[in-house]
Amino acid sequence: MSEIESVSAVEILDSRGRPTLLATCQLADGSRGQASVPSGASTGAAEALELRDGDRERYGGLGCLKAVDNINHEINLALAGEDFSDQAALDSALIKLDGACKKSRLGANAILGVSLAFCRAQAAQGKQPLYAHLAQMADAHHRLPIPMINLFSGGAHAGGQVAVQDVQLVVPTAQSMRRTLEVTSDVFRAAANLTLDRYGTRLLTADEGGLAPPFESSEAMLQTADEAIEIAGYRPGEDVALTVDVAASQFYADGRYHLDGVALSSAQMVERIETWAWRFPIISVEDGLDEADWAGWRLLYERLGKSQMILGDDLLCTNPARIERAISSEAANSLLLKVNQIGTLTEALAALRLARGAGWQIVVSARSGETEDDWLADLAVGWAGDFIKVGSITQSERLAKYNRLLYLEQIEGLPLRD
Ligand code: 2PG
Ligand code: MG
Repeated sequence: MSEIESVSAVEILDSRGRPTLLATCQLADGSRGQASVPSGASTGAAEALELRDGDRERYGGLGCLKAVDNINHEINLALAGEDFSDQAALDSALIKLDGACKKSRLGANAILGVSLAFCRAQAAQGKQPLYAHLAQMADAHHRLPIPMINLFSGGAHAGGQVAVQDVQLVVPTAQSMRRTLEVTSDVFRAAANLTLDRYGTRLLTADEGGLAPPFESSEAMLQTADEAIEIAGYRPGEDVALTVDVAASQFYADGRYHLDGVALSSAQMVERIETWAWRFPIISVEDGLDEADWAGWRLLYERLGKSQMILGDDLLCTNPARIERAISSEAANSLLLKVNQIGTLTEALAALRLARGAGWQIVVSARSGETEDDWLADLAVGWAGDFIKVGSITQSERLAKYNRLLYLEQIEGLPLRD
């Protein structure tokens, strides 16, 4: 049992310089946990609500003082002195207290902050590393996930110079996290030099630290990634593969996909993705279609579901009801798991279990707005995610997670997933 003495929060800044919150959970026995909450840019319509102040005088309305205040007062008042047997008990108390659809009353950012801080406090109470505590909670056999590492960005994560949001690298044959990062770094440097030659720029302006040169099209972005792999001395598809986050909801309007100057129907968009999958060493397509285009998703799954990960982010929003629909209608075969889309660890775990039960692959993902907090690495390890998606290798809020994985591999001796 874990009796809560207090919960509290302060407003801090994320990697985009926008406010978020850091929550603390103090247990009566002296154990303590802290966690900070990430934030997305290309968010799904079905996500839980991130409470922002809306006060234009501070951070353009993006302040989090209301959410902080909710933790310091209402949530603290409700939880202080209460004893919770486990994470599920705490999370259900939070959900009940909020009482609103999408956690819009207290804010999913406030609720997740407390959920995570309690998790860390319980790990401290049990004198366990966070990943081990999470593994126990999920009844999972912990292991290191394979990283999907951001190389190029467009869409909402960069200047919108091309429609597709992210092209990422996977090193399928690497035997270790260390080797994965070495290979990725080689390809990243080759890509930086290539884009410098070709576009006269190597601006690292994308939100997740990826390169964002002024590509003339999304194909050019994929093509350049393919070339960079070869220039770095690796075999595309064998040594290094690509994954793509199309983030198609971002360029879908009036029933058309507005892709780099052309307007495509849903079926044409599927054809376009098939062409990419045929031309480039892609193993996973995330959000290839709009979040409401279920027929398009089914078609994509029918065409590519045997050979590719058809990965749902905005489509699923880590929401068990949406995952259920995707399973029964054969619209996807992989889940992008982002705990702040749903708002508590317990609900995120339910989403993961549902997807696993259907034989899906799990990609544990960061958000484009992150902090130096590294709990996501432990979550991906403890819940035995197949992959982890954290962004590039050039910014500290991303490296905090990669460095934690390196630590777990080298100091704690955890193996990489095969
Ligand atoms: C995504 C994420 C992470 P955001 O779309 O998968 O890359 O972006 O946090 O902006 O939703
Ligand atoms: Mg996405």
